[in-house]
Amino acid sequence: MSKTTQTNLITSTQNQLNNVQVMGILNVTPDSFSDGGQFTHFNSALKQVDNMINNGVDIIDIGGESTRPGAVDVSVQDEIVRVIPLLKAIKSRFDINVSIDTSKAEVIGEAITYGADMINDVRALQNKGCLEVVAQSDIAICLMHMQGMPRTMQENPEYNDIIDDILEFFRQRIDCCERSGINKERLVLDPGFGFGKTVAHNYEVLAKFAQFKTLGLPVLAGISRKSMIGNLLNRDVNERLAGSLAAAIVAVQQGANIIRVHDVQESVDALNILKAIAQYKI
Ligand code: 7PM
Repeated sequence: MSKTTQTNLITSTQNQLNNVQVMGILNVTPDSFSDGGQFTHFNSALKQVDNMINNGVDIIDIGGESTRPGAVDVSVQDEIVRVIPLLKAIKSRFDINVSIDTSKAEVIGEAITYGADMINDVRALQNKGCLEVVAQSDIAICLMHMQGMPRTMQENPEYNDIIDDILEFFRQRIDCCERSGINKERLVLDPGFGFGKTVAHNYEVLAKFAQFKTLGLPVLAGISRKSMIGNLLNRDVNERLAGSLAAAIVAVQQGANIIRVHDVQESVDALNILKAIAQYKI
């Protein structure tokens, strides 16, 4: 290998690593904004954001609970009340990117109005009106793969070739976005760990994660504390940090551009170890 080729490879490895972004999951308690605990929960959310920023987070992901596996549907109004005041408060107090986890066109519209930087849609803009409202903005979009629907998707997930299926889904959603006037440059892809996938499926997706890079778009990995970690290790949700870090690092080594995590400080530490190693790689 020539010296210049080698240098370019080193640079590109470092750039990929140095540009990895940490998306911190903001826990928003389901009923926290409709009861007497509103003020307390609101302030604890802002405190969490402050902590995550101090620990080096790049994007804060606010979820309205409706996208969680097994979750029941939440009304548009409930989701807006839960998420938008928090978005406004974060944007007025901190200089940080905010992602809104939603599948509803009305919520997406409000999120855009109040300065969200990304829409994280586990339904990949397949719900009514989503493509249209996104097309009228320039916000970034995370398109996630899911087989089935949250309430039932873990009952009996089946694939012919899981990687091919996910890649084909991505191609179709990218195509739909482009035909709706949403530039490809705005998209991030996410294979959706745990969304209509067995533990074995999830590990195959992680082992072959680099395949998703072939579409030329940034890729997000959301593995933190999931049952693919808990079931394999037989660990409760609060004992999954080591497993989550190991999995996140494997995703980053295969080109993940964003890791979606609960534990920001520990994930930033793990990334910094990778960066220290990367400068000596050829
Ligand atoms: C219970 C089980 C609660 C699972 C919450 C979850 C992803 C996501 C979620 C992901 C993107 C969680 C999940 N997972 N959005 N939202 N990618 N883009 O662990 O993997 O937070 S919900």
